[in-house]
Amino acid sequence: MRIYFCGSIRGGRADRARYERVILLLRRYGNVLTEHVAAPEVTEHGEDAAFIRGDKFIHDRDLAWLNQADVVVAEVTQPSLGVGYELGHAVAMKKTVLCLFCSTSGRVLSAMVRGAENGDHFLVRDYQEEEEIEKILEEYFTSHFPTVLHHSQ
Ligand code: 6IA
Repeated sequence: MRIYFCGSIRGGRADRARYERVILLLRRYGNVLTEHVAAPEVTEHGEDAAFIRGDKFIHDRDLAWLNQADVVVAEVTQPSLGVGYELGHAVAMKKTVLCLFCSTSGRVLSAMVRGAENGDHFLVRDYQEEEEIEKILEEYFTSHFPTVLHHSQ
């Protein structure tokens, strides 16, 4: 199971620790292709890495990984152009997508993400506390990918 996780980088790193937690949970269900999204050394400025590798390299590599993914999980509380772009591509690629949104954040999720919800391949799950994410993921993977081995069991 290849999991593509999306989270804000240049959109702002306020939720980085939360991404780390989600990625840890996602590892129960498969191989997370994009663990760098939670890396503390990746900052919203991050010109160093961009300078070495180049934005085109990052873009092309990420789209190749997205194409290989079996499922896309996005933490969408912190608005990010990159995450929105990835979600648009994921829909065009007919990927199975789960978005996680913290409803107590004081933010209102973009209509282009909330409105993409179709009750099947594209789901948005709201949570109030980070502790709820574990259960949301468990229910999601059990219902959408019943054959996936849970490493935690
Ligand atoms: O617009 P954003 O930067 O917030 O977009 C974040 C999303 O785009 C994430 O879900 C990533 O998958 C992808 N992304 C954006 N920047 C990078 C990146 N940069 N490396 C890998 N994926 C990225 C390397 C560090 C950079 C700050 C120089």
